[in-house]
Amino acid sequence: MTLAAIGIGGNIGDRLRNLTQAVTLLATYETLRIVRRSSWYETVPLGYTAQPRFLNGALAVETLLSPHDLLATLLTVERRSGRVRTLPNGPRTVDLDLLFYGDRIVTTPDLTLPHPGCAERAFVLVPLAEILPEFVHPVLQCSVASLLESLGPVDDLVKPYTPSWESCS
Ligand code: PH2
Ligand code: MG
Ligand code: MG
Repeated sequence: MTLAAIGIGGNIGDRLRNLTQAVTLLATYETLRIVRRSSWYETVPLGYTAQPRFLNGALAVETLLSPHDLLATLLTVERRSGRVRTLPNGPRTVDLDLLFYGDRIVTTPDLTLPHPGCAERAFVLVPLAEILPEFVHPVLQCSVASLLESLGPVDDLVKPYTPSWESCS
């Protein structure tokens, strides 16, 4: 079994519903087990900034799938959750990123592990530090908690999300 970390985010439509449905769908796969899930955070868009705020979270899964097969599963769940790919870094219903797969380092055209940029992104590190603070970045050899600490204050970028009445139906 390998412990893998997954980042999840989305900024289109009913974000909470879309992301919750994606997690529920992922949980139906018998090839993996979700062992931890973070709470949700509302985050300022990074990169292309003229888009709505994201909800972001993180999951820890245990799996016997290879990194590529786990990635394929994540892409299938994205597709089954209604994701349509438009602009790179643009708005999305559900984005599932493979952040870490144990301590594996992978550099292939379709998969890079650890996920590029995960060590600098508050919207990745805040939820990840909630569930796997001691996890060590296999290239930088720093824990998730220490990577987050080195970002300095992130409260303006990442806020705990409290659902409003709008998301009730
Ligand atoms: N994902 C991106 C680009 N920018 N910004 C935030 N706040 N959250 C994201 O999940 C995100 C982003 C590309 O996947
Ligand atoms: Mg992403
Ligand atoms: Mg992605």
